[in-house]
Amino acid sequence: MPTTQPPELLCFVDGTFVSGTAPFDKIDPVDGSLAATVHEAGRDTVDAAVAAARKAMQGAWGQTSVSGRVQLLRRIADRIEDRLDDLVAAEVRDTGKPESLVRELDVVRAAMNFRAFADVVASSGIESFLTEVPGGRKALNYAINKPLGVVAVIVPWNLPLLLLTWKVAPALAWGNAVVVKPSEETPSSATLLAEIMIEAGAPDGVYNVVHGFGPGSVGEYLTSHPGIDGVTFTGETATGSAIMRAVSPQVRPVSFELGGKNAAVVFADADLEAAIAGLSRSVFLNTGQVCLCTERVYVERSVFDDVASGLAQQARALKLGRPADPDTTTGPLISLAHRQKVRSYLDLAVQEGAEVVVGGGVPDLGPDLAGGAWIEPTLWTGLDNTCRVLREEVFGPVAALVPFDTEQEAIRLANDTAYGLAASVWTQNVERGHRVAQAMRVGTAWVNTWYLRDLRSPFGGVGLSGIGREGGVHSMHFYTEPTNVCVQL
Ligand code: NAD
Ligand code: 6OD
Repeated sequence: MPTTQPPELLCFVDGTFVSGTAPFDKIDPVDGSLAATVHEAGRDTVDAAVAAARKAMQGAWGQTSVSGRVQLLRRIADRIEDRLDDLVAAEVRDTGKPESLVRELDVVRAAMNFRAFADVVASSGIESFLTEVPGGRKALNYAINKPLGVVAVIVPWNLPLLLLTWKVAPALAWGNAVVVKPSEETPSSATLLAEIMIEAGAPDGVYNVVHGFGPGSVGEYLTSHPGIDGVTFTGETATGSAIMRAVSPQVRPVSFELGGKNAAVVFADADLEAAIAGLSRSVFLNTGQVCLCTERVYVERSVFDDVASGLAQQARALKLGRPADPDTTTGPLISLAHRQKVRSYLDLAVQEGAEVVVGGGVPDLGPDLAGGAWIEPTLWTGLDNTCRVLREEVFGPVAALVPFDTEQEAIRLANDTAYGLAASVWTQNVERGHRVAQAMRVGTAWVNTWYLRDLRSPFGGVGLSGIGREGGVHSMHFYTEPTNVCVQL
């Protein structure tokens, strides 16, 4: 039970915390209690945030050297580590995730994001060509990368601080100013990051936070604002589509990391024990609320029963409970509204002919947690790719297992989706691992692992899963505009 008063979260504009218009309640998904009161920004606050970011770009920040930015990013990473406990508490309060998960994944990655992009910007050069013009003349072409400008950063609730810093770090590394809109479900860590920005010495206006909702609120005001130079967004595909419409009159660049319906392909020659453990992590991590989570598991027929029973055993071993309990492996869904959506897919799966191997409903965790957004980890068999539960993103701890007979069939089934974010392939045949991974129509294909990241690699999706890539120099391409200079020699 909460022992302290729920905090009041303000917006952050031009280096100062400011009140919004209408306050709204943020509910703790663990038990339905009040987690925080949040100040929703009105249009005037969004205008002020965009103006503050513009002023920062036109002032000293716009002239900051690469080494100045690198040092700032490193100080921010250090301060994130100094404030580890505060950030863990903020993230846990909003999401109900197990504390251990937030400590090991979300906050570690937040610091890593700033350090990684400090390294990338410090070591990146410029593109140049020595041009030979017919007739014997020569010219030097070189491109300098200028900041994009004022970047709107819109992020979801599933990995709030990790995904926020994955975008803010490269934006700042290449000299931009940001206006951030965290999800209405997870306002705390973005607000705390504002304190960290002050402590690290970020100039006023470089990092601004506006709280609120999407349509008819801050999300819409910000993405249609004439003062922004680009939008980087992570969230649902339908929201990406709405944002694209909002920015289209201004013809601004977008970077979109959207939804997924990710496949795993398990061959009979896989190390089955390792594959089942890896699959379990890929289906159930963060209660299935990671865009990269596996929701479709294709298994070679000869080992289908072994994989299904092994994965079911892993699902039964998960421990749902309060975030602070060290035995807890699995938290609630983000909200009762999201649970309603996930439950509708649990019902749909049964209507579509699923056999429920494990789970399939709402667990009874006692009166203490009855108001929370809890759901059982769930596995289905008996479905195929024609079913809606294999075509639509559920975004919960669920997966359908489907048998296959040949490698070609497995590739066809895995690629039979409008999404294209990630896939994993499980085999001990190295050649097959490369071959099948390369055949996946996705942004990232893992072999014998899942969600192993190198922040220098391109990250993004194809099809309904996104537009563009971020990571390493790919982030530079989004967060800068090159000016090519051509000098006749
Ligand atoms: P969402 O699209 O509902 O919300 C994301 C953000 O967009 C929130 O801040 C929300 O307030 C805002 N928003 C909503 N409507 C808007 C509008 N019309 N204009 C501007 N902003 C608007 O997503 P969610 O429910 O918070 O997150 C879950 C989704 O995110 C899943 O689909 C998941 O797959 C996806 N996701 C993708 C990635 C990736 O890297 N591809 C990563 C994480 C999550
Ligand atoms: O690890 C990352 O950089 C990243 N963008 C992960 C996205 C996870 C989706 O929920």
